[in-house]
Amino acid sequence: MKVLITGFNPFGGESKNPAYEAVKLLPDAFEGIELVKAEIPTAFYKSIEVLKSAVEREKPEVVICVGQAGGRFTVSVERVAINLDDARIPDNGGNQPVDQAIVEGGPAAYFSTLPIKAIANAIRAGGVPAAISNSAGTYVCNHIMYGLMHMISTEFPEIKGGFIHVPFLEEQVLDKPNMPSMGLESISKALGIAVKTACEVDIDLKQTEGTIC
Ligand code: PCA
Repeated sequence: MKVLITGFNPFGGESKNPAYEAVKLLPDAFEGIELVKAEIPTAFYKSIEVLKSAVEREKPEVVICVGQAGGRFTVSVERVAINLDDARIPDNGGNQPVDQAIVEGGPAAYFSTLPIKAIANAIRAGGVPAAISNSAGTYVCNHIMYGLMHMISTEFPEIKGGFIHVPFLEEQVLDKPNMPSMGLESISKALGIAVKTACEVDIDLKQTEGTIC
């Protein structure tokens, strides 16, 4: 199977983005899977263009986009993307959309078509903390997840796709008291497990991972 996995470039004053750092560490091929990696700019609009050309060029069967979620304790498998940009800080291109639809007239939200619970379970079984997240935020990660799911829904219905957020690296929190972090090897291991599980599992686990607000 062919999998496209993407990671964002650094943003918000950080010199590294754990997403792409961890993606880079993954092997190009393992267990019958061909893995294509791409770095995506942390920029509204442009990120979807770069992703779309990679999808058209590579014709993957699975697409997993990965981003940094500073402040999260676990690898977070995102369940849903909403049709809204509301940027707290400008992106790397200076864009700061507020309350703008990503696709004018598009559905309010799209669900991931990855087996999210099987992925979270498999990552935990591999010894790395993981959970389902019910919000990818309103910044570039939600933007690209919505863009990916819209692309899949309208043009590539055979592709399975979704998004995973990862915590800061240890080196990123040295100057941030009380901020959670995770080692690069653990993040990369988790992403490798996510890729394998996405290829192997067609029907997701029916077990609760819900939250009470
Ligand atoms: N994280 C940001 C955008 C790029 C990234 O790695 C986010 O969560 O929206």
